[in-house]
Amino acid sequence: MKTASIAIVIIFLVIQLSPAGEKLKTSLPVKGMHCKSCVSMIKKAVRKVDGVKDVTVNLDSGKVELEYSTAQSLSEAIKAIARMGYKVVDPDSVAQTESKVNHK
Ligand SMILES: [Cu+2]
Repeated sequence: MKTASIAIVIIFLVIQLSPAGEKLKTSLPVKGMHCKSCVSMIKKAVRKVDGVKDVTVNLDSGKVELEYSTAQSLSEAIKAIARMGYKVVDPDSVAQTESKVNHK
């Protein structure tokens, strides 16, 4: 019983602390994605970014669709993708890198 109440309090706090439910969407052209591993690596990395609500990677169109809550989370997501060696084509981004992906 006690554990259950604590769990409820924690859930309540988490909801309270979440950013004000703002949902922004963008589609980032990303160069260098060439296989399913690229897709899953990018998804995995971007999902870890604070404030990112959802990520969809479209290999055919070379786009990463993002749902996020703040500009900060967008720039962190772009950095996370760039860090893996993909080139994020975003004129507003400073996190551009050359595509040099070499995974197995
Ligand atoms: Cu790949």
